[in-house]
Amino acid sequence: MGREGGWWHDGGVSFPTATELRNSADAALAACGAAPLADGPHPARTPITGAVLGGVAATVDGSTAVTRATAAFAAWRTVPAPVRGELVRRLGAQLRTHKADLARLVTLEVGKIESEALGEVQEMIDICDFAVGLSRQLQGFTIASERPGHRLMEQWHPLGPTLVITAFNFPVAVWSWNAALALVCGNPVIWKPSELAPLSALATHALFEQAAAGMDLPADLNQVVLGDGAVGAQLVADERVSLVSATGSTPMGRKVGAAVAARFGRSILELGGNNAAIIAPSADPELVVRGVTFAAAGTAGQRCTTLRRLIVHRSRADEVLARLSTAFASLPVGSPLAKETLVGPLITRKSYDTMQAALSTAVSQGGSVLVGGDRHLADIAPDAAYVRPAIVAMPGQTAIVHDETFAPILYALTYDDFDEAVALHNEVPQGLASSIFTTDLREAERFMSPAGSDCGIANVNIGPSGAEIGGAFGGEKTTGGGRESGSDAWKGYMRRTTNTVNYSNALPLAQGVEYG
Ligand code: UN1
Repeated sequence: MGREGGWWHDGGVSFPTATELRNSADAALAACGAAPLADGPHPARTPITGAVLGGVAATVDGSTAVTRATAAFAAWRTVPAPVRGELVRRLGAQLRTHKADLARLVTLEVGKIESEALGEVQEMIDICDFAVGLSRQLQGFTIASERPGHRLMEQWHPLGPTLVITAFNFPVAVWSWNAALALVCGNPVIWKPSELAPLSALATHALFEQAAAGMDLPADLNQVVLGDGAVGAQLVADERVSLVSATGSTPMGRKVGAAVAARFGRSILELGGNNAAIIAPSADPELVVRGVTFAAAGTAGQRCTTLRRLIVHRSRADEVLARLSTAFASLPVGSPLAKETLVGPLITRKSYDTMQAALSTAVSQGGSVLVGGDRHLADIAPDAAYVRPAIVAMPGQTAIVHDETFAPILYALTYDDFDEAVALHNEVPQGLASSIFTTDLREAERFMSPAGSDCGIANVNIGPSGAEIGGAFGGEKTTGGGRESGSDAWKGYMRRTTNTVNYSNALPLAQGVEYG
């Protein structure tokens, strides 16, 4: 089965050839109704081998896309919201039918194992279902007026063309969180996907087009614009774009947020995380091992929500770290196409180099690597970057622990009392997701209280990753403050009008003002 010296050697299967990978991508693209790989200007790569699969044709340019979206908006905003919901219902149906095909492209393009790739498409289906219901619930309040014969109410109206910038790590789900809401809210979508994941975007777009076909709709409700950072920057600066929802690094978000704010546009930013789990004295050891391993090693440590810091009570540190080290050492690292694999590749060789640099910095700051960090399969896939997830015991929360390194490194720290744990937890600049493992009700509640975790997501007895779509998703501080997905995140995609209606024959002024 390919295990050598205790290390998973090739995930139990031989590595596919470049032709097999390309054929697999073409088959999945065709099943979704998208064009096959050609010799276009945008390269599509696979982290499975590091090879270029083929080229992708140029798409519409950014400025034309905005012109078209502006025209689409003029019509779409007046389509009744439940009819807009019907489009999203049909999109969800397409995704159900083509779940495996789209998941295969996600695996080929970003290296997710099959189960996680299928989970990503399921997340798209879930948000479509949510948005269909939402299309009949875009509700505003009626408010008691202080004046006789007056009614005060609010309405939610479509906002305008919505730019969705997505990262490689959730190449399609994050588009769907935004697009499903934007569409039912009455906004056309322009999608600037990661340069590392053009195929999944084009396949998703093809499914969208099939959902739209057969309905009498304005054209250009979803457009894909492929290109680099300059293409993204031009779109972000375009005053006709009402809302920019951007997922990516904090440095990227700083530029996007400033550019959009400078033109009084609206932005939803989902940026870096540095997510932690506090392991309290009473923590259930089984939940800790399973929860921490999935949260730290899942998606090869490349989720915004990946667990990056473990804050363990001193009384539990030896036992917890020993058990986690054993679990990490036995994780099957290899091709994500193999059923047995739990840790697929890093997205690029550069990610591997960044991880190694962070590990040596951690060691220079007093850390000691307990497990992992070493490269795998370099002989079979020299252009790919397979690595065993690492645990590094740190003497304290040093500078490197404050950084988000987008790779599977779990820094372990110890604490003595609860307040110290929360202080360590909140000390970092990021504020996305957090968790505590405890069976002590008071600790759990204190962690979720105003003086507890300062993150947008605070979980008890599960890790920080793997959120459901029903809740609002996003975080505070340098994570950017945006909220996407469930709950009332839809309000970010609409503009509110407050209406005062006078149904009396008099004209009383508010606040008792007399005027002539
Ligand atoms: C991301 O990494 O950008 O909560 C999104 C999770 C997933 C989404 C992650 N549902 O881990």
